[in-house]
Order: sequence, then C-alpha cells, then structure tokens
Amino acid sequence: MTELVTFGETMALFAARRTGPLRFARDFDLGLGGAESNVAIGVARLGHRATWVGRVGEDEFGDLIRATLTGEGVDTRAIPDPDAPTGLMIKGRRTADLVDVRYYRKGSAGSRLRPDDLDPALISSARVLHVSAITPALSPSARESVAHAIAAARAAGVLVSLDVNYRRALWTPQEAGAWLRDTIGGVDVLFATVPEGRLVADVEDPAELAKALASLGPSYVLVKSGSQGALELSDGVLRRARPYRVTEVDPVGAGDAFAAGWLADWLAGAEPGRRLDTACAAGAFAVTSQGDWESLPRRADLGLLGRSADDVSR
Ligand code: KDG
Repeated sequence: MTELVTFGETMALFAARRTGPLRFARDFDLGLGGAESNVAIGVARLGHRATWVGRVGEDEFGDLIRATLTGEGVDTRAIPDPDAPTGLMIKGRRTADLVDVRYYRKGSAGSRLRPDDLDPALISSARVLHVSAITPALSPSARESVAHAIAAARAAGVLVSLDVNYRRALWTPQEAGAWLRDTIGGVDVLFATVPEGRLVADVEDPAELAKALASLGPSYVLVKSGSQGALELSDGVLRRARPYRVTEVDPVGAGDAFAAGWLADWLAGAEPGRRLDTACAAGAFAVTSQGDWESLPRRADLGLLGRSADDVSR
C-alpha cells in the first residue's frame, strides 16, 4: 500500500553543459524534472512508498520518465497521452551563478491531466497527498484535478500537503494568490519561501509570515529561507533550523528535497525537531550536484553532512 500519493507534470530536461548564452550550448545532458516526481523520488529514497501519477507523451521522453521513476522505486502511473508530447525543460547557466530555466510545456501531455486520471481509492488509501501549485497553473483540467484530489483526501482523512512552488512563467502573482487563498483552508501542511508566502499574506518577517499563513488553516507551516535555514510553526510552537553548509552546484530542486525530507519523517513519526532537520539536510543534498533530484539522500547519507568539506569517505 502506498504511503504518499502525488501527481503533476514531469518533463524531459535538457541541461546545457556549457556556461553562457543558451544559443552557444553545444552539448546537453538529458534527464527529467518535475516538482512532484522529485518529491516522490526523495520520499522513496528515504524509505517510504510513494506513488506518482501524471500524463506523458507516447514518445521517447515519456518512456524515459516512466523508466527513471520506476527505477527509483516510485510506484509510477505515467498515463500515455497519444495526442500531446511530453513537455520539455531546458536548463542553462547564463553565468556560473545564474541558472536559467525555460519551459516548453504549453499543451503538453502533462498539462492535460484531468480529474478522472486520479483514482479516489488510491488517494484515500494513502497517508499523505502532496500537490504543488504548479499544477493548477497548467490548464483548467489540471486545476480541477487538484481540487478533486484534495476533496478526496480530505473526505478520507488523508494529510494534504501543498508546496507553493510559484512559477512566474505560468501565471501572475495575482492569479496564484487568488488560487492559494481559495485552497489553503483545505491544506494541512504548507511549504513556502518568503516571497511565495507573500502571495497571500503581505508579511516580510518569516516567523510572522508563518503565523499569518497558519491563521488561514494549515496545521504545519514551513517557511524556507534557502541558505539562511527554515522554520516550522506547528501546534503553536515555532522551531528554527540552521542551514547545512554545503558547496552549491545547482540550486534547482532544493525545495522539493526539503518537502520530501519533511514528509518522509512525518510518515516515519519522527519528532518535530528531527523532521525539520531532515528536511534541511535533504534540501542541502539536493544542491550539491547537477540535476533537480539526482543527489537526493538515502537515510544512510543524512549523517554525512556534519563532516568537514575535505573529508574522504572510504
Ligand atoms: O523544483 C524543481 C522542479 O520544479 C523542476 O524539477 C521542474 O520546474 C519544474 C516544474 O515546473 O515542475
């Protein structure tokens, strides 16, 4: 039986090997990326059963997504869509410190997700439903799918987790804010950065922002401040976690890793301080190599981060 169900769009990802304007890139690494499948991989690596549902094209990239997620131990329901291609994500580096992500996902198979792709029995048999606010920005049917899934989870008493994951390429701050205001009341766990939280509550201080977001409904509010650490507000208690110091190679995917770490430890029944620490450690691991999810940790890796930078493990 699965413990966590998630769904959304996963795309083929072409990552330029060379720094500079994308038009001068000569070679690309082919992989995949998708906020929700990144979370599913992270949860599976930390020892829990995770299911990912999404539409993919009947093409090489759809096959790549199905094979990779399955290989990572995720229960993969990659629904083939004969009428649309798998979406693409191109990742370049304009400068050594500036990652530049472009999407080619309009009308893609992933954006055509619809409510009847999501089996209510699958959702009600899980302990957690995890969604991101990328999905409602993809299409009206994808937006309906999120509402349908949250309703099914709530009816069955399944924990509902939402990561804001704001994508300005997909919708305006006003559109995202309106959707979030309508949805947050039905959510138990909310993950947001400070700018994402400010889409619904105009508060700058992370602790005050967490309180404002908690007043809208979620029992657990996680506010992430990147290399400054993170905080959790739950049961009226505010906990702060210091960041891990790692060398950042690629920042994309850190938020998904943080959510995966937190949710895996919630599933494991870990105490709140430990849960927040696992989330931060997973987020730190995610930035240590190229790729949106490849360096996500297994349980045995979590203890490695306390070591100094030049330690060798033999
Ligand atoms: O957080 C990283 C993911 O979001 C990425 O792998 C895919 O950008 C992406 C998206 O919109 O799903």
